Amino acid sequence: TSSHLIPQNAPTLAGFVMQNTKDKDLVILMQAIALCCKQISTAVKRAGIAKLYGLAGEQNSTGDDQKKLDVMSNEIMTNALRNSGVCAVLVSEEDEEPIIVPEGNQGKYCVAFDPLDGSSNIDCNVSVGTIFGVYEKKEGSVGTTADILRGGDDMLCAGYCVYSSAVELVFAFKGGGVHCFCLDPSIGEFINSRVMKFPEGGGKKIYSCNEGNSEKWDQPIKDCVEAFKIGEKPYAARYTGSMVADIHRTLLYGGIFMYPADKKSPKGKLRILYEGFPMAMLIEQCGGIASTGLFNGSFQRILDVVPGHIHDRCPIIMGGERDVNFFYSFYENAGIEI
Ligand code: P6P
Repeated sequence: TSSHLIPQNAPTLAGFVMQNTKDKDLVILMQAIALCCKQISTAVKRAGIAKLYGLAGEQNSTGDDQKKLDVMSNEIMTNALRNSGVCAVLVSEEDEEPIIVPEGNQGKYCVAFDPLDGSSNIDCNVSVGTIFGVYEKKEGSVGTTADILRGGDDMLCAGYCVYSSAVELVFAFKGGGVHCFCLDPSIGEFINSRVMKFPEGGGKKIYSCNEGNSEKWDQPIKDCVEAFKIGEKPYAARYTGSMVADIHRTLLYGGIFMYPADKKSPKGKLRILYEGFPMAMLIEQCGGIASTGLFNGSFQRILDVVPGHIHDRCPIIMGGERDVNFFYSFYENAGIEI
């Protein structure tokens, strides 16, 4: 039926990347990533039936217990990207060391990714996702971590795929806006469905953070979160523990997502290269603000951070201007020189 024909004005992901960049290697890369997302989506949907719940009995680079799906998703992505012929350096949340693609099969792209972010939610069927950020290796480089340990503004493009009632791949080029591609499972293609932009005026009043950590936050953060709860129309609290699901909702509905620094974790929990940077690019391209919060007396932009190690962390305060500026005001009120 006509619904299976790809609408003329809604290109596939490959068509969109080609139309906007004429970069065939980037088309190949995004096709490889899209294929991984389709495979991971299928595995996630089958987890219950195929007994893919539960632990794999190993731990990942950050000491998290690896789930069977974590291991499977990581193998899907590292194999596909290594064999794509367009990648030089791969950094995965699941691997302590980076993967340097052998010269004969190398290409120009360096990809940092979290193959299955939020996987602690798998066994209870809460949405999870894949996050990726793409750099072009430096001229003449044979492919080393120096090609990927760079400021976030060097990132060429970034995105995530959310595995939920719909499978949606959200993608942004630096300076090119944020575009959503919905998987049509009947033809196995990601079809351009919408441009994403923060709702005018900030959208729904939603705050998203793990308040279980609030005792360890600094006072202005505590005061800000308390302020969300008061007044005629207080903010709604929404937190799934799955960054992709929480950011997808924030981009579509509005609000603020926070994983701040705290006394126990001065750099917060989330990782720069495959959580902070990709989401910061998307939030900024949707017209929002992505900050690590107060750093050396001023508010630091996440994309200005330069990671020293591939698994470095950074605090995260990101969302629409209305809510992030409200958050900032609690530092000004605390007399902290901004
Ligand atoms: P907490 C999932 O483990 C994750 O990396 C992100 O997806 C999520 O936002 C965060 O950690 C949840 O952490 O400490 O609230 O369970």
